[in-house]
Amino acid sequence: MTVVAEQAVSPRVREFLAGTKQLYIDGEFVDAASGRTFVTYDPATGGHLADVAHGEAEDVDRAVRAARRAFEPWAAMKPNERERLIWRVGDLLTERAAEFGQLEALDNGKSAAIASAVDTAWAADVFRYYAGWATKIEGSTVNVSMPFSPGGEFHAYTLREPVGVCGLIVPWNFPLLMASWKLAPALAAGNTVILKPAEQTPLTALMLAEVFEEAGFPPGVVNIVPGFGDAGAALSAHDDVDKVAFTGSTEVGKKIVDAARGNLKKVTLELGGKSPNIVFADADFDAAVQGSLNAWLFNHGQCCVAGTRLYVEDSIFERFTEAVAEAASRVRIGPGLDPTTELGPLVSQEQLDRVTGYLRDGLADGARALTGGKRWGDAGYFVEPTVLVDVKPEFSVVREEIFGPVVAAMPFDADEGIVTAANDSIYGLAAGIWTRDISKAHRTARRLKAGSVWINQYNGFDTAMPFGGYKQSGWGRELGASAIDLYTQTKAVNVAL
Ligand code: TXE
Repeated sequence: MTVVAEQAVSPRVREFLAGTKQLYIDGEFVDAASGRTFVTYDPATGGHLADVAHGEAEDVDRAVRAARRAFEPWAAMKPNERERLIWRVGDLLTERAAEFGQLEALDNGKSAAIASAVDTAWAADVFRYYAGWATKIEGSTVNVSMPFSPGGEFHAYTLREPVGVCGLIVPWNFPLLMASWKLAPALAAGNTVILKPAEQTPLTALMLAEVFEEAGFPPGVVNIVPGFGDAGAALSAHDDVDKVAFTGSTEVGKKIVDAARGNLKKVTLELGGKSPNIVFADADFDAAVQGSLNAWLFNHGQCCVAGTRLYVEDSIFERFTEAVAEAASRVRIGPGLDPTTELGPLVSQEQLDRVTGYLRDGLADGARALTGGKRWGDAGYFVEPTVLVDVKPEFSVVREEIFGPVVAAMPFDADEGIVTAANDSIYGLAAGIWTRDISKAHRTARRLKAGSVWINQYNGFDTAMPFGGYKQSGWGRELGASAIDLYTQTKAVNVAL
């Protein structure tokens, strides 16, 4: 930990970090079957942060068996009792928001203030929102004609039932929040779960296990098994897992689909993106500059929705990109626990190598950095906020997800239209539109192939709004009522009266 970090950490977080963090299976904190541990690092320094039990296939199997045993009683529990337990998780997260924020900042690198006020506060909101859903999941009565059945009357209705045992595999960019997006609707609908956090950021998930304990969840309903890709693969392939929900890279998403073939478990995927952010010349200039900065820089660019293809109408291109570059060059870089930090480190050495590799390739291809362009400092995994211009559609910095603080800006001619270029991607997660012309905004929104479209804002999320991707950005929609669909299945019941 840095000096700043040590001063800023609460005693409870310090205590949490001491000693090996164990797996959480069947209501108990246990060592990995192999006895092995792995290290999680502080990305602001590259130093050792904590030792974590190394979950592998055998541990996944233990957790699946616990979740299977817990399933029927949990699914049969009165919905208002499930509601109370899940709501309690939201309240405990709110009470402990500062601690969760600090721990997330240490493990992931993001600002502790944001991790507390956004990641943790939103996770609490997600638990409360889905607590409410537990009592509102409804089937329907169906007005059947039964043309092929002889005479009589019929009563036909549908039941919405949980899917069963669910494997939840989450990434490191919003560790607690992504876990909450999956845990809360899965539990509200009556499923039991095995959560596998990312190897880079297992700590807030394990602190969340304490919260589930304190809230009074029955053993086995929630199991948390930190580990690497092999643990995720074991969960995806396990024959007694009914569903797997994954957020991560498109490459691993495809592997999960393959692994799920054995028992044809249900799969939902929230994958990568390379989202277009379109600025028309008639936009509110200052709002669009600030919004466009937020679009690619929030969470250090480690956002699946990051607006990293910035299309600006040619008449304002130069002035606009210079204003964005100027604002980016003023962003304060530092460790997440420093309250003045606006841009923290990337999560790992691997991500630092990846992002600086893209920068090298882009510059070698002929791109020009209006600001940034390289690593920042020589300790920790920091990268300068970078605005690239003179890019061509075929450059890797335009086509591929970089997942760092890097944007590629391109001019467009309004007469030729922008939709074709904006849709020219294997991804379709999000898009932004900036204009004062309401008709143009809605017309463009309809034509964009993206799961979320933001008009005159970017990163505008709400727990009630569905979220997910077109094309290779994923399968299914998380959040809102849609997530309840993902974690339930429909049974049709037909009675001859
Ligand atoms: O992701 P992985 P990585 C993108 C982003 C980033 C790139 C690589 O572009 O640069 O992916 O990041 C688990 N079966 N996103 O390598 O590997 C893994 O342990 C089952 C976008 O960290 O996809 C972790 O828990 N699970 C993304 C989770 O998958 C496996 C967020 C994500 O890791 C597995 C993160 C396997 N075979 C990265 N292999 C977003 N959509 O927001 C790994 N895992």
